[in-house]
Amino acid sequence: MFTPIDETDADQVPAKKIIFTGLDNSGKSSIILALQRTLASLATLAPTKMVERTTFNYLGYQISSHDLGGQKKYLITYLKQPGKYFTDTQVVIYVIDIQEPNRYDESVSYFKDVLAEFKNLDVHPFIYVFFHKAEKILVEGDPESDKEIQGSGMQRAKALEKKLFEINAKQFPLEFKLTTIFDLWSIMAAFSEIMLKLFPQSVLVDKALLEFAVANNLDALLLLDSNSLNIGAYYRNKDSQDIVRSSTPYFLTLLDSWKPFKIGVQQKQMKVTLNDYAFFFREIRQSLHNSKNKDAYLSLYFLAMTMNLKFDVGKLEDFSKMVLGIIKT
Ligand SMILES: Nc1nc2c(ncn2[C@@H]2O[C@H](COP(=O)(O)OP(=O)(O)OP(=O)(O)O)[C@@H](O)[C@H]2O)c(=O)[nH]1
Ligand SMILES: [Mg+2]
Repeated sequence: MFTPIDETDADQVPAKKIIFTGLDNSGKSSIILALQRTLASLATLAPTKMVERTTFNYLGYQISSHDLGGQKKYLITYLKQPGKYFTDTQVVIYVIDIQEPNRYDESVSYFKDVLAEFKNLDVHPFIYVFFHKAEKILVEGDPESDKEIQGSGMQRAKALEKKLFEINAKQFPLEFKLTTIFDLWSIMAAFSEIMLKLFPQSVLVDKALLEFAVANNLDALLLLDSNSLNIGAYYRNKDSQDIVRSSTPYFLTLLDSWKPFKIGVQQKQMKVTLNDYAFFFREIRQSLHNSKNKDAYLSLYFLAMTMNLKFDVGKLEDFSKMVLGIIKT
């Protein structure tokens, strides 16, 4: 649900530009669709022709995502006219299909070319390499692979990581993530981390979440934006983190499924109990004063998990005012 926003709105601050690049068929467009949770379109996804742009909103900031089609002829075009495709980039998400070892060299080679062009342009983005299609590692417990492929997925990822790390030679901030569309959280979490790099005020939000969660005996407390990206999070321990990790995408999908129905104008609230645990989902809204449309608002969501089944969800209302105060500054 990346909300398209009015690009002609002169009041908007300049967009942050994120490019998705890597070889064809590595999964770039699928990652973007997963972030939008429009997974139904995955079945019909065609190779991307040149560049597809999507604009979305994160905490009232414009983010402009550029999906660079990965077919050979396009890669040549980008490298020939780097000024046109690479300037003003804050973040590069470089996607590699981890299940395709016989294309690793080709991908490493393009990675090297891309970095060289950024250096020539004197542009210094954060670079995130997504080792994508990593469901064998993340979901299936990383079994040793069959004969054609050497070693476990994790071993191959580590070897690739080393190569890319050496090519980068500390020129750009570089990080590695394992992702798969079969674990939506892996994509949400990686992307949230990227957003938090761009908007560091969230460190304060984390602190506020921790204090509130401890005071109210919560096992986990998450603040998400309307694209389901984490703005901040508190977990009591690894168990609570794992439970939240596997269930949050389903709550969000459930909320999405209500979108076509008019269920009143009031802020959305949901309570789900599962054995000893209760989950509270609560929308909070902040009006967007910088917008032409006076009724425009920014929606954020709290997700609280607790064994205190009588938790007073109304308390999140006051707390949200404080959090919104932090985000606004
Ligand atoms: N197994 C697996 N397949 C995936 C995953 N993500 C995407 N795919 C599949 O990989 C294929 C290519 O995905 P795309 O998203 O179109 O790849 P792309 O990088 O955008 O390709 P170009 O537009 O040609 O550059 C599709 O058949 C997807 O369904 C994943 O996490 N695991
Ligand atoms: Mg594509």
